[in-house]
Amino acid sequence: MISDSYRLQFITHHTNEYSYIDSARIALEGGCRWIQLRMKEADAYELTETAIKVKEMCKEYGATFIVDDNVAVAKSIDADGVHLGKNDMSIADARKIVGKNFIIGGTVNSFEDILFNMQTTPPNYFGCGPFRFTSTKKNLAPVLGYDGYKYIINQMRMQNINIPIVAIGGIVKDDILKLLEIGVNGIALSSSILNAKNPIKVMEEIKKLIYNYYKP
Ligand code: TZP
Ligand code: MG
Repeated sequence: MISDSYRLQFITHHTNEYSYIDSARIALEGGCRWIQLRMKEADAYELTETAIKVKEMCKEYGATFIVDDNVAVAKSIDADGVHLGKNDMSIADARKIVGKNFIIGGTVNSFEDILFNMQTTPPNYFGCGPFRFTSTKKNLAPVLGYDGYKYIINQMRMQNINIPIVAIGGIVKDDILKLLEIGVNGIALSSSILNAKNPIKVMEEIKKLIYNYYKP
């Protein structure tokens, strides 16, 4: 079972103001305890260099550290886990390489994707989206909106699929309660934090919102 910190996941990004490392630090300062290092333009060398630094920061804060896409880098720097998209290494192959205690997240965009995962090797959590349009990710799948999540969660309940669903894609603070009420288990976000006037404060507020929902 993965720790409760999966309920609020920060996806690193860079802006005019912040580097990838700055973005991770902001999230940690704001209380987020799950960082996914996502650096789409980086080669393995740059990814490794940055991953070592962000891993150290996560250790200081007691946060879970996940590397996006790259199983070899995630394993070589001893991250806590790796997040795999539909075009990355299969979860079955990754599991053979990283062993049973490594966290593997898998991207899904539909209930069909979830069924496919359940019939092969399921991940520890599903990153499911996009909730709405976002410019953070290129080649975005069709947006799900609230109704998309309602449908997926309904289907999962009917078929007794109990893997946590983490919503992602264009999520802002005001969306979160409704997503949790629909039955989403966690929230992943990036730009709504980094574009905020006071990103640390917004992260703190979002953290309160999510964890108070589960432990009022
Ligand atoms: N996958 C689907 S949307 C997305 C990823 C990695 C980006 C999430 O970032 P934002 O800025 O919260 O939309
Ligand atoms: Mg990927």
